[in-house]
Amino acid sequence: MLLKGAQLLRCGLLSRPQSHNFRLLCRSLSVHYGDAKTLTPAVRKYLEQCVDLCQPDKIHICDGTVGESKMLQCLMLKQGTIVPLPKYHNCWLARTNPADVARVESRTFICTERKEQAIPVTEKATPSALGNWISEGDLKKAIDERFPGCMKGRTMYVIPFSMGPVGSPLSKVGIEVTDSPYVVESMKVMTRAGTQVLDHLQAGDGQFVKCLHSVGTPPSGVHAQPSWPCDPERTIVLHKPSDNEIVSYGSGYGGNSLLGKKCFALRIGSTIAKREGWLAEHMVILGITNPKGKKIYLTAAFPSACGKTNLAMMKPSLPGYKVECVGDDIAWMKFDSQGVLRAINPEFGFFGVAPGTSKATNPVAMDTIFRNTIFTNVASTSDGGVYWEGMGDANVKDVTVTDWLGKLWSKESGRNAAHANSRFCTPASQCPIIDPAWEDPAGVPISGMIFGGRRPAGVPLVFEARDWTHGVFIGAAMRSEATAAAEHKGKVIMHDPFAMRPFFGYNFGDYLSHWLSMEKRGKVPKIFHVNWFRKSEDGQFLWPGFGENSRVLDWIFRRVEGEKCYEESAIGRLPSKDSLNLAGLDEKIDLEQLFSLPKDFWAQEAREIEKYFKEQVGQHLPREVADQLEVLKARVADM
Ligand code: GTP
Ligand code: SPV
Ligand code: MN
Repeated sequence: MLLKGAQLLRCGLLSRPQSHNFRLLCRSLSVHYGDAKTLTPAVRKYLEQCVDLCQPDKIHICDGTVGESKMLQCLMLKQGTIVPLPKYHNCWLARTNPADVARVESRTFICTERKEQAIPVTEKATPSALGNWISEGDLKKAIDERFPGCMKGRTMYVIPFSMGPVGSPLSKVGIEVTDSPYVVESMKVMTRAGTQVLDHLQAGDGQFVKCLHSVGTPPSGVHAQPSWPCDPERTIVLHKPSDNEIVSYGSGYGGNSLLGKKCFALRIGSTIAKREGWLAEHMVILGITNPKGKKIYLTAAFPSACGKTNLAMMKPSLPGYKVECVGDDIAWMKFDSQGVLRAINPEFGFFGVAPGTSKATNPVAMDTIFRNTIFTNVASTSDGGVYWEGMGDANVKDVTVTDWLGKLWSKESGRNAAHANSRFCTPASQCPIIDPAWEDPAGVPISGMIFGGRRPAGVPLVFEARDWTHGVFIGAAMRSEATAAAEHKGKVIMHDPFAMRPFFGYNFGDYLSHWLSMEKRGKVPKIFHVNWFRKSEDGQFLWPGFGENSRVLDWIFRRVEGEKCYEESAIGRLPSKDSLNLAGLDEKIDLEQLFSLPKDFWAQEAREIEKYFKEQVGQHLPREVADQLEVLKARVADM
């Protein structure tokens, strides 16, 4: 329903006394979309504050309909933000400003009263590698320097969204206010967004997470690329857990702008989870059925661009196995009244890494993404399709390719056609192996958790924690090669505990205590560590990965079932001789190298972990985790 300003007044949005500014503004607002009557008083109040601050020309309350999407697609086409991809059904390509291509970890802040509520405070850790703290005063200042009038000339979109199935006891509601139609359309794919969420707010407790986003306007008032407005020099992403509030400025990209994802589901989510006694984690959720027909669910935490989507959609090479996908990035997990840990995927779509996705590596993703999908920063082909590195040569035969920057491209050009962090944004419901229980409001029961990362050296294909506390230590000690998902340069090995380093909403030491406490709350799953990325001395992967990872899942499945297919080692339980099923694998696998535990490497690894704990976590490190490090050191010394 289209509303004029006067109608909006009658609907009650302005029925209470407003600030002078707001009244003035609303009188000048011309066209509105949506129904203001559907807003709860608390949502109205929040909206008033946002309008007052950002001074948009129009307000659009998103209903989540197809008609609304068509309208916004037309608008973005006109503005040049997206181009159609006629080779597929309802697919679009967005090319961003080249200065706005990934999450910005260095400009992401958590605001708490005291610094140690947000990050570990130690003598050495400045700046902290476990997040950035901002004071309330500096947060206000950052907002005041950027937001007043930032939506002048633009429409303010109001997106009501639910993280998790609407009405599930594990779900939470958010209201994202944004001036980007690209964000609206992406949020409609990634979350359950629209009128049904406002109805649920009206009927329920009315609680919601406040998410304010603007692509911003540079101080000069000029956007370098009008089709992708942004203000990269002043980009900032702010979180205030005590108010369940997120404020993001300057970037239209991924985790910086789709605020349901990392900002809400992980940073604010982890603080809510701590308060309420559950876990919000950077984890895939998958169901796996063995040849006997028994099914279990596993979660897996790998850092950004380290294989979660690929694992969640795996096509097992081992005969008789079936993998089904519940989620590819985030898990919210809580013990039920029986003490069973149950997980929901709070998301509704996949925001997946495009490069490397092919019929050979991830056929399930390839069957998912060529309908109703927004691609960002991939290359396009002259027949109306898309292209990226690792997609397969057949896709560039007999066509010309335009790279993500809009320039003609050829293999000889020596550049990448697609940006390394280019993505597809696609509805989860289109995944051919989506799990039948993926929308079950009760969640799915979790039997095992997997940690992992990109470790070119030293770390074996798979090992198992001796117990829960050892597993928490393994999570805390995770390291991985940097990827293009954030602004880090080069292939440096970074600490990335629990794959959550960029996503903690509160002090990592307290997070560890919270994880340790889970054992007292219910039946905890077994914990494993995997590494698909170990390389030989000549730089080749020692393990074929992708569908062949089912061989590792098979071993994990058997361990969850209690089979004694392991032997103890210094770092945990390794598959016993011949217990990893390699039947039918064409490739010759150098198991010796793949599972070797070089003593020098592990002594050095233990020193690195010790240094990191000391410098970055300090006195916030729980005793139990410090003890586990001593056990590792002693065991490595005895190797
Ligand atoms: P985010 O969405 O950033 O959280 O990433 P993700 O963890 O979901 O990573 P994703 O599955 O998209 O994989 C990232 C890259 O790693 C892609 O280019 C994949 O092709 C590659 N990759 C995934 N699994 C494997 C594997 O088993 N072996 C190898 N060699 N590469 C893999
Ligand atoms: C990640 O970086 O882990 C992602 C992509 O999943 S983003 O949504 O940009 O955070
Ligand atoms: Mn991710």
